[in-house]
Amino acid sequence: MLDPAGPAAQHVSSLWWAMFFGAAFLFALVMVLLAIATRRPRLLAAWSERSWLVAGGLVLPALVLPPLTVYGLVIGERATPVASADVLRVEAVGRRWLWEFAYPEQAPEGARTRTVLHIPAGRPVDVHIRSEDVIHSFWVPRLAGKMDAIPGHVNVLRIQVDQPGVYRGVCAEFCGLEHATMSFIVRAHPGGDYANALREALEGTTP
Ligand SMILES: [Cu+2]
Repeated sequence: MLDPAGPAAQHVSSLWWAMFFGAAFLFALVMVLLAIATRRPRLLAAWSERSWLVAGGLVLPALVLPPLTVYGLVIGERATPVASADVLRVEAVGRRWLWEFAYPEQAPEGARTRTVLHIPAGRPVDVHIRSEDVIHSFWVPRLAGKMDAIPGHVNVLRIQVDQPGVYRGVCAEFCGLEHATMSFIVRAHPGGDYANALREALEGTTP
């Protein structure tokens, strides 16, 4: 998650670091106050109880929380898939306990790959996620945030990979005894090789 491999994951990572430094700053501030309180209590007594409550309980949160909230909202908005002509559509179906992937734009109905999702590098991909039984969650930490796989409902997650390679994914919602083994792989092929690679992967899977 902290080693992002695409634009969506980059946003998540930036938000994580912003939250981390925000929290680290507050933690350091509280520790400094604690140290002063134990060593030089008179320094702090100069402020009335009321001033401490107003400064620490109102002013400080008002300075810290709104910027983090706004930043989180902006990042969330950017992670939302917007219509674009270049987007490739794939389908991810979760069920206890494996992921299957279909390619409605590239392959005939029913052709699916198991536990390996093939995508082209350098191109946005909308993953249409659903479940055939309980709630699962589709998560490729280096590519994007998590998205729930819900029975009877399709959620769409935009992913994009900058470089060809192999990216590990997991089910991020406890879904039963073998939840921990419900992992998968995203294989990103160079754009020009994608059609061939997918055809090879699908060979023999068409019913
Ligand atoms: Cu699951």
